[in-house]
Amino acid sequence: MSIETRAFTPFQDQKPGTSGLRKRTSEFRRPHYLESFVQAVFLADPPPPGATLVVGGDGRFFSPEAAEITARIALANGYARVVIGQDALFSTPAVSEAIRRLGAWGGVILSASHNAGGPDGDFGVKYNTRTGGPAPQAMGDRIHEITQSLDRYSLVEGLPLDLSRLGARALGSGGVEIVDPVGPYLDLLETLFDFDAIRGLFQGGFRFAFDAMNAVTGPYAVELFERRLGAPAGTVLRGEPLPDFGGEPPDPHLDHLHHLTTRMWSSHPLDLAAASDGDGDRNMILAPGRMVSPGDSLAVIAANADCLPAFADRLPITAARSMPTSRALDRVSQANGTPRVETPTGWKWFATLLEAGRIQLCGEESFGTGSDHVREKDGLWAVLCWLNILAARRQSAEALLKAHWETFGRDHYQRLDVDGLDPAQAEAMITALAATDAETLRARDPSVESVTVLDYVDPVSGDRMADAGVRISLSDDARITYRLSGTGSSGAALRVYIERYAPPGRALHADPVQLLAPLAATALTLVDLARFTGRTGPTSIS
Ligand code: VG1
Ligand code: CO
Repeated sequence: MSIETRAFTPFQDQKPGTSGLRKRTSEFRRPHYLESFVQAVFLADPPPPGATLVVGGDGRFFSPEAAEITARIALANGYARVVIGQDALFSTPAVSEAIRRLGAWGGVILSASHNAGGPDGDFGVKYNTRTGGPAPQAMGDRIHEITQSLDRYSLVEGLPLDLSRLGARALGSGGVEIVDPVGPYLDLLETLFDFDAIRGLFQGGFRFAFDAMNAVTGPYAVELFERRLGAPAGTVLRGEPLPDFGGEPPDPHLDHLHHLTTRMWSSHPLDLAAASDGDGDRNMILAPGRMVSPGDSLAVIAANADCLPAFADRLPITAARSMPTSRALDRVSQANGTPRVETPTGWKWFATLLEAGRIQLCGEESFGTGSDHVREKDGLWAVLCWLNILAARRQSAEALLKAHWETFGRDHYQRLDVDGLDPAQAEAMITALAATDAETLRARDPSVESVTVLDYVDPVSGDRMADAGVRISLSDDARITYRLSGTGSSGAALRVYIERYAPPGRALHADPVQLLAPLAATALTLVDLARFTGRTGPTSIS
């Protein structure tokens, strides 16, 4: 078996964003494109002798081919062993778990998360380091720098791999092992929760559904809920991973969850429902009649950490949230006497804090929640938190939420996305906002109190994010945060996060629509959306 080196003209556009490199599938399938990025990853983080790499993804179109290419390049670049999830499947949190359990040097996750899949959809590659967390900012920059002049890659040749057959085989001077991506990860989850209590919940007739959206969590969820926890067959909807996710983006957004909303918005709703995204790191929680906002979900988990065996013997835990995530968590932290920890968007910023033991729980407004059991956000873990808390408190989801708001008040929250913008216009708009002072903004809206450009330096790694967003504080405890998305595959997207606090007493009676509608209009006026982009409103609201 020999190593072959192939030459090509360097690519200039392989800059990782919030979460790896994400492009149209057709871009990734161009000759040498995927290969260039993967080769650059191994040059940026060269493996020591004997190193293991973990490979897998959300099962989208082009994943099996990409897994095989990645393995062949890894083995030609010093890796001794490549561990691939069966059928190239591996959820993002399960890759993180596998890296840590196997003492691997790194992991390559083939996913564009919640973006649509298929030949006309998106593809993506994320690199995780030996902590199990996403590559830090500085390594992403280094990978990009390498790709700009990289003009060759090496790979081992040999017979095609059969990714469906479990077991090891030699390849080049090393080996490839096809493993079960599900079992060991679920074994870890089993140590973190009171499975007996959750089993008891289901035995008592608790009605629950989980929508896997034809993405990677299907096999995990069937084994977890229907086998290990004894929920009835059929609890998991759309449980089979499909290369195009059945034609819908695997995005836990209400627009794509009609299988759940028809059950939850009905006159006889289920007790709880949940969904995950393409690669299994996001979660959506639905209580009867309402979606639980991710900021509230994080705060509820933090406030009920005593119910969760993983946290119960190390209280109080410290929890972190990303900058645009609602301040609901801060109110719990304050009550617990724990520090307020705020990071830029993207899990890599939590990963260093988790690794250093500075935080134990964290979450983002984009439906991501996780803890120090791995170094990624974890959709199924978050769902188990809710099931475990409801079982321990013997309360309905609705009662739990209401009691939370009565204690801490409620942070009404919305995210407005303006997609498909011209990147230069979007950049000009956010740069202009960052340069505007509060007084000028007050001429546009008198309720403006202050404006801040969010700048972050990681206290562990020293990595810096100088443009994490722009924040405007307004009277009546309202706040707006603006930033540009870093996960799109074309064009630019403006994210506008709006929130307004209703204190206990008023929390349950305020009308969310009435509270947030004027703030949404103010937010778009302050950023001067129409003048910069010609747009008058958001593309979507979540
Ligand atoms: C989005 C979310 C961010 C999340 C990232 C990756 O990034 O806002 O919170 O960490 O996606 O999640 P952006 O830059 O587009 O706002 V995933 O589940 O797509 O890996
Ligand atoms: Co994801």
